[in-house]
Amino acid sequence: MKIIQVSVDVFSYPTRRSVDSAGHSHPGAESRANMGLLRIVTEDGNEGYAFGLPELMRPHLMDAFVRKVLVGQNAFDRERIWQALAHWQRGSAGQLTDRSLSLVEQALWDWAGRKLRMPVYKLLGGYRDKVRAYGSTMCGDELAGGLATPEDYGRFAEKLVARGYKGIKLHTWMPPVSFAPDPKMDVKACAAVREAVGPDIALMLDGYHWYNRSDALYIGQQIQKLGFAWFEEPMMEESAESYAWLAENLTIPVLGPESLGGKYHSRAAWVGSRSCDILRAGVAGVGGITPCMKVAHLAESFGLDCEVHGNGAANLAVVGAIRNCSWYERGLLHPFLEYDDVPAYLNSIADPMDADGYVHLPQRPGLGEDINFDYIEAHTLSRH
Ligand code: LLH
Ligand code: MG
Repeated sequence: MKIIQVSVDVFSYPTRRSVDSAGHSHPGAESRANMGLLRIVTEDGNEGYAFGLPELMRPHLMDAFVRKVLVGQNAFDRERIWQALAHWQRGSAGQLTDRSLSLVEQALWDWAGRKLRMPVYKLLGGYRDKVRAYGSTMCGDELAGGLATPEDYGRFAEKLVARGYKGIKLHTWMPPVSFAPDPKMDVKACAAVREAVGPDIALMLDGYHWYNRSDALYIGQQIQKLGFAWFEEPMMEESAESYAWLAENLTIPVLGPESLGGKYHSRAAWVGSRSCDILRAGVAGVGGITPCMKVAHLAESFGLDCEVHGNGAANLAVVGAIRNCSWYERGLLHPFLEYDDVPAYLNSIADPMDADGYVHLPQRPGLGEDINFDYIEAHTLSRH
């Protein structure tokens, strides 16, 4: 089924999220943000879609790489298309990133699901129709009543448990927060949450990502006493040796790598160097759904779990299609924001959660996004 057109609609939508200098999101005043909708059209008129930052699908990338590789190809040939794009990355002077590859590949999966009238997780090989979600908090802040103190985290955790979550992951304080990083504060927040929710809720910590080995060891030792389920990204992931050292010195599972580049190759290297106890990959970070599946299967073949990074329809599809993952990461959450609110460009959210803390895999054909095309049409800023 020949691809005849690849296009991008850039539109605006209202948001109450702002992003700090380290790229972490926090609540903010209502403003308008821009979003891109990538659209792949085949000769039969079937379409596939992916949402992403407009910068990841800017005109130069579409003209110089994406259209060159896609147009005229069979839309079912995802692997060949993906390998060709990955090949172009080397000569792109760093412009064609794994995140751009990921969006193209997501749109191809969405296209296939819509064409075959099947949810993508079933096409991948369905493993489950619902999954437990952990509530993943935003990073700490200095907002009164927000996530400014250990007690704030404790109070928020009680609310999350009342909502149904059976697991909670704290993102603690990082610069530009004035007092961050502070290992003792991180441990206090973890202790306050454990105190608030009791022993039966799974807890995880994802703190400052640039601690040195001694701070990471100290935090790990304290949260293993608090019965935490895993310790995530406390040091630079470029140093696999530091993670191997940490994993060797802690009994709490060390999880990673999340933000490290290198697709499935770097994950294989981490398994080889015993740098983690639980592997990690997200659809955006490793270049798409298929490479994410490759990481999960790599982990499975070594008897490891692979916890999928990030929310959204594509990550949820992967979680629905693998056995060796315990959770779906739902968030990021904050006391000032309502995660269940539907973004203006959708008709409903892709990851509704029931009162027992289970997210049900969407049964719509494709990735499961319930797209509000009228809203997008009415708020389109540019098209290329
Ligand atoms: O603030 C953020 O955006 C998070 O730290 C982000 O990196 C998050 O996706 C994460 O680490 N999840 O596990
Ligand atoms: Mg993380």
